[in-house]
Amino acid sequence: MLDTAALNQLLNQPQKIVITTHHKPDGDALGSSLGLYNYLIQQGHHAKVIAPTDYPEFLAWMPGNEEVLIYTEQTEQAASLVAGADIIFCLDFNNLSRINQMGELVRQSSAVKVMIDHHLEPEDFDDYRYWNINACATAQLVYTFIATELNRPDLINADVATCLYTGIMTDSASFRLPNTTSAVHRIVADLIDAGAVNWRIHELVYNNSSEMRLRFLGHCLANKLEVLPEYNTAIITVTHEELKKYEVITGDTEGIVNYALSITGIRLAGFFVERPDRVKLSLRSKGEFPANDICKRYFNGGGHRNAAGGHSDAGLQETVQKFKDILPEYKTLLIQ
Ligand SMILES: [Mn+2]
Repeated sequence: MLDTAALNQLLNQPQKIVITTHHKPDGDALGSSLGLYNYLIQQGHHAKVIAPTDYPEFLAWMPGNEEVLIYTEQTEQAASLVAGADIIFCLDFNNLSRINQMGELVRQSSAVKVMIDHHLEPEDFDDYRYWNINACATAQLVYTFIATELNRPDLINADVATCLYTGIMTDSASFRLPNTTSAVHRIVADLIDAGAVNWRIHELVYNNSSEMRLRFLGHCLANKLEVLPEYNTAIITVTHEELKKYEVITGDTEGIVNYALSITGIRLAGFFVERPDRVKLSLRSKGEFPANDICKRYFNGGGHRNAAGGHSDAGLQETVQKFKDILPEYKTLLIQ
């Protein structure tokens, strides 16, 4: 393990740096990565963000976005950057399986590996770790990493601030999850002072849907929502046919599960979607209910207590039935 002084020393010279984040990047994955990118390029580093897969249009506007490489589309170039990197920053994930085929490349690389993350149970592959599960977003950790650990708050310019604001805003569900502490609000205030235009970022992320996405959302709510009052649980189930009918693209299903959770009294919400290769599920919960426990024990996944995901190789109906069958086990937690 490297200490902060040694990492700082390393960063005092221009380095070849790769920044990567989990597959299907969300606002925090991309915001923290591009925030760090916009910081590093000010110091003369040769930095590149590599996303393992594509990401939604409503995230494809942050400063530096045009420089992001997508591994599945620019595989050779991305692989050679990983192989030649001096330092690899791993942001918003802590297990190499989260970056798909890139995982083995990163593992085999001789670069110094820096993990900045807020998920549970990190895998041991890194040389430097800046990890805190109490952080509401990795973007919050990137802020304190730059401002406090590296002591360069002066380099948090408008580009850095815009990206980090986006990460904190999206991962905290617009500043309303329990880990959005007063310290987070102070950081967010600093980011606005540094040039993040908060109202514009909200517009770009949340008021940026296609007509089809809204019609798909309407279909989910009107026809696909199932409420299980005896377990304070609500689920939405979507078939592959429906994805095709509504021309659903990356990002269109994002956040739909939260509508199910918004019903009064509901403590657990699930979104089940039939993808070509497997069924994916997203769970959201309120309060102490451990959504990640269900994903980890039964659906090959994991995540945070209130936001977790997993997958199943069984069919859609079978997966939903399995989910319903395990609810009795959690009944006391769900109806308290
Ligand atoms: Mn995150």
